[in-house]
Amino acid sequence: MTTKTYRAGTMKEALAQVRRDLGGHAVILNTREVRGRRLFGLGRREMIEVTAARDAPADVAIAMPAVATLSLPSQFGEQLGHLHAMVERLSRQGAIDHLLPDIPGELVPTYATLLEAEVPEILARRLVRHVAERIEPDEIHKPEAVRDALRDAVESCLPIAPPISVVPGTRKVVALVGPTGVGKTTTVAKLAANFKLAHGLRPGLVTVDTFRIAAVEQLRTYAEIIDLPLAVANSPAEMRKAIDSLGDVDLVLIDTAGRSPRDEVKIRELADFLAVARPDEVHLVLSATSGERSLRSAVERFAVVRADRLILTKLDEAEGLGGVLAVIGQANRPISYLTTGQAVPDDIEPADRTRLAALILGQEAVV
Ligand SMILES: Nc1nc2c(ncn2[C@@H]2O[C@H](COP(=O)(O)OP(=O)(O)OP(=O)(O)O)[C@@H](O)[C@H]2O)c(=O)[nH]1
Ligand SMILES: [Mg+2]
Repeated sequence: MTTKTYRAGTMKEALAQVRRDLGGHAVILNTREVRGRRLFGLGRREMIEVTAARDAPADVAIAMPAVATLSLPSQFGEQLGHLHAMVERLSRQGAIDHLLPDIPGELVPTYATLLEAEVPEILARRLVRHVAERIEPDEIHKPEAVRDALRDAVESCLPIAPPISVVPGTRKVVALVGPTGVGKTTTVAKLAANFKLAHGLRPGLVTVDTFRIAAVEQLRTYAEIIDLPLAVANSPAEMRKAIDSLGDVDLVLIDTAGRSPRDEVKIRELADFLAVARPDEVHLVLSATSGERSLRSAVERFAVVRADRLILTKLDEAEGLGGVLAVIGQANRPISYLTTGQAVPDDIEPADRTRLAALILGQEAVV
């Protein structure tokens, strides 16, 4: 009996090789997963190794043609049906993606780039598959084409909101909420300064952050420098009066106290303030330097204040934005602004899909 070994990316391909080489009566003696070297030694890939023989030894039970006619007791058939449905469901949910050897060799370096940017493995595989499906076969060897296709794939995960639009003479109310220290107050100051200086509008500020002694002073300092009215609301009951006290403004920007996503009571309190303010938009401010789990929990916990947009801050400080990408992709809320430094009013820009994708992929620098 001659035995031979075949390797391929999938079981189907390996069996096709066996059939081609040994014909339909080949016998499969063994199959196993092995790790194969890839292009330029970059990365490794699971491969299927099949050992097959031309003549069946007496004790080999299942030869290839026999598989098709193998009849199972009916209860096994039913259980197999359930198992099949379960695998399909898990596959649809992406839960077994990591088991699939589904990345073309040419795109392994792309996959490695994503992992380096701290994109979670399952998402990285999905993005690479997206690239593999869209790119023309003769383009897959061209780094430029792969790079552009990858950016397109990342862009498709990034919902973008238009910048705040203000109609002179009508009053728009916008609140910024978020975890502690992410840059809410600084971002309020940047927005206010830009609307006043660049667009000639009349913004006013409200703060509900009376919990820290320095918090009101921080915003008051900005209000004085930019020359804007400022009102303080100490309780939800004072909120309406505070907004009205600003007089004839086009845009009311509400700065709120940083809340730990774990502190549900404080987040509810914030919701009470906003219920009175009835803002037109609530932007959840997230720092790009935060880890994926913290970001995810902030998105979940601040849902009670009806945050409908995201502002991404500290892009200048962040390394490895893959976690941010994963969270944004699932948060179901578009991104309105990006901030890129401490300077008021300069370090803010309306979110741009191509720019953000390039930043995430390290294809572009912040400044
Ligand atoms: N590098 C960098 N620093 C920023 C950015 N935005 C804000 N900061 C800094 O982050 C720190 C905290 O900013 P704040 O605006 O006080 O943050 P906050 O969310 O209002 O904080 P709390 O009110 O305490 O919850 C300050 O030192 C800011 O200068 C940014 O885009 N990049
Ligand atoms: Mg603040």
